[in-house]
Amino acid sequence: MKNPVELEQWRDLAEHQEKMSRITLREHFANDNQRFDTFQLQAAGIFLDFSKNHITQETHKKLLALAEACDVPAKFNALFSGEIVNTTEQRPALHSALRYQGSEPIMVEGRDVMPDVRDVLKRMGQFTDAVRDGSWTGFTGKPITDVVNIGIGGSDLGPLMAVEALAPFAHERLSIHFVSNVDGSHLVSTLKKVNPETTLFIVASKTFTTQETLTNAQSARSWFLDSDATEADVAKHFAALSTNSEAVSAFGINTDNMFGFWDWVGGRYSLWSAIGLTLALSIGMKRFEQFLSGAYEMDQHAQNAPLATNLPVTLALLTVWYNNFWGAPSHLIAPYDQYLHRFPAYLQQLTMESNGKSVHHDGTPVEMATGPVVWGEPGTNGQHAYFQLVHQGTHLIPTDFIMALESLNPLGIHQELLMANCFAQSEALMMGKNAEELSADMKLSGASDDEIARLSGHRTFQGNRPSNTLLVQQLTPKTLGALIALYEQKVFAEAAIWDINPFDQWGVELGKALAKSIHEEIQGGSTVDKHDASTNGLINRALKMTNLQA
Ligand code: G6Q
Repeated sequence: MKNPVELEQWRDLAEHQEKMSRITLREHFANDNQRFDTFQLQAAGIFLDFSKNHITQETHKKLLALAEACDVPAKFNALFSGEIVNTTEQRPALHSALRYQGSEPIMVEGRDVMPDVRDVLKRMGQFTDAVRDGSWTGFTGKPITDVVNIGIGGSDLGPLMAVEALAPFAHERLSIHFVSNVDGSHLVSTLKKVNPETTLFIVASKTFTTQETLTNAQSARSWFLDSDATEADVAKHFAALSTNSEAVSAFGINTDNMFGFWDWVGGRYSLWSAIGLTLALSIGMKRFEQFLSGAYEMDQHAQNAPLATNLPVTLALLTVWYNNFWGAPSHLIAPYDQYLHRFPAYLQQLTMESNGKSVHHDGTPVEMATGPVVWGEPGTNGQHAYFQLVHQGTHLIPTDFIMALESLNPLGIHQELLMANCFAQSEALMMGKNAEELSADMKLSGASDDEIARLSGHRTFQGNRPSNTLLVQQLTPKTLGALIALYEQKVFAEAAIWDINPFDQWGVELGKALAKSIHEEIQGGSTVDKHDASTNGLINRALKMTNLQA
């Protein structure tokens, strides 16, 4: 593909931005009372209001022309049909097959992958049913009460976020725990809460070579064997989710307790596969299937809806608009739903690991910004913390507000207040408060002219800060599935426009290799001198300050 910055549609948008930067959001609304109706979309149970953005119908057309010029529809077709879209690792990225509900075959290297996908789902169903109904027992015959998911990155963030998001649907007897950090405190503090007789460890690792996960799993196994359990009991208490059956059996987990997936499932896209087992244990297989069906509905929409009404493409184009033409380097995710409290962290990996790239597919350097920094916390907490900077700081921070309208825990006026805060924030970010409005407000509360003049600069708000608002009726397995798939496809559409590969992660691989060699040096305990002065100094100082020095 041609370098996107050389496309005439790109240059056209750059010129258009100059004009748009002179019109405020307030003016857009004053000029067009149809704006809310014009800039809204709906798909798979998700409603998007994107009217509070620096766009007109002309902007929208120009953005759509860019998506056309970058072949976004053809790239979606390539993704869904199993073409090699992960060009550096030479493989497809077929997470959509894991939630596919149709009857067509999906081919990888001449073989339909759907029978294997369905087979793993069936085995997951049998296993989760047995654990949930209590017929799967631990080594003393008691039903399982605690599940500990040991994994990291894509083998942790997705299941953790989704188990938290769907907590109201959780099985009453099962407490779910997640251990990811190689810091022993994570495992030790978790093990203090559980009993070896009734604990099931799910070791989740696509490669089954990840240092943190294997170290945590080894220590969990030793803790288990330090109880009255024997080696033969391991089979009742350890299951593995992986693509690497040899490493799973070498570790000592019976492959009957292994749920497989395939190298065409990327780590951060693996929640829909066996990596979703912990979620399925928590909410049950029927609800896990509803979760898959929500994602499938969004996939169908992403692939088939015209660009102009395509939800993920619209969100992607807005990110490109702000990131590349307005110089906005970050993107705030503000879910107004406590159950989505890990959603921003999950999206951080999804978007930053996927689109944190500096070269095009052909290896040539990019000439524009790629993936923005994604961050956030649930509302209303964020309002009492960093929203100050979003309102009055010097950076432009496009924000996605996400609101589940119906609470799963209706309680007095709580939900009304939550909604009110969500809508008030996006309004305030857009409208701001000018000197006249401030003066009128302050006069009403009895302030003197001197005081108004003294505080005017501090208390006026420029406003003009863009946001999207996404609404769902209620946070259910189905809507969560659709919401996650929406962002997955948004990330893909951005990558399609930037002509980068969203499916590799060489930076993560580098980290894994680097830690290995320094670990060997720490174990060796001798003074090191082969790194730069700072790294040598830190290692040597750490050796001296601990009892690790030889
Ligand atoms: C995800 C990344 C990364 C990966 C972890 C864990 O896309 O590749 O976050 O998920 O490094 O890897 P394993 O599942 O192989 O242990």
